[in-house]
Amino acid sequence: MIKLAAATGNKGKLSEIREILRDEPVEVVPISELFDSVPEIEENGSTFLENALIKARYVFDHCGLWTLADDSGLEVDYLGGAPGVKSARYAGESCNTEANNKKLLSALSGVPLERRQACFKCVIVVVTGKDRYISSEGVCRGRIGLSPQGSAGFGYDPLFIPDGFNSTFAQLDTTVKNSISHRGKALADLKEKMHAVIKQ
Ligand code: ITT
Repeated sequence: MIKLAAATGNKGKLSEIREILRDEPVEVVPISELFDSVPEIEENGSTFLENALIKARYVFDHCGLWTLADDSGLEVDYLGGAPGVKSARYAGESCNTEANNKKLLSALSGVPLERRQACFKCVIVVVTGKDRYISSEGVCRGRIGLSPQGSAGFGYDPLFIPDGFNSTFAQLDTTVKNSISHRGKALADLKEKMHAVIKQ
């Protein structure tokens, strides 16, 4: 069993990561077990990969365990790819999910469903040494609904309708979300890469 620190303060992400890695030979160690209080890590990168590496390296430097970080976000075509890397802080630095979702709906006010295409992107890294890491990426395309629907998941889930479905992520069963989501795809690819490194 490999101890794998999870450099995230987002409980929704953590539970999806745990669920998807359930059958892997890893023990996911939450950040709350490694620090007295969850650290504020400044995410000043301009890409998902840069931000994921900032978070993972911060925690790796603190604990020396293999460290996984997820940087993800929602890119809306009509908004030129916004909120993108700023998804968590779309409505302001100390904003909450409700404020973010409200801002997104008002930015798309009057835009019909067929012009509300968007995708979720997720980059996952596992830092395995001072200058070593594995990374993978997943994308899930869909569209932004006209109003929030459903209560499962987190973040923009009540607004995101994945392609091929008429329900939002927040209305789908978690196992269904994980089987098609950006995070599910990134972690599926990451598992393969981790197996290769573990075998070496
Ligand atoms: P950590 O940095 O501590 O991991 P965070 O929430 O700040 O947590 P990010 O900087 O990667 O994480 O921001 C990602 C944001 O994108 C997240 O807060 C959500 O608003 C949104 N997001 C990402 N994946 C999502 C998903 O599966 N469902 C809904 N919203 C998601």
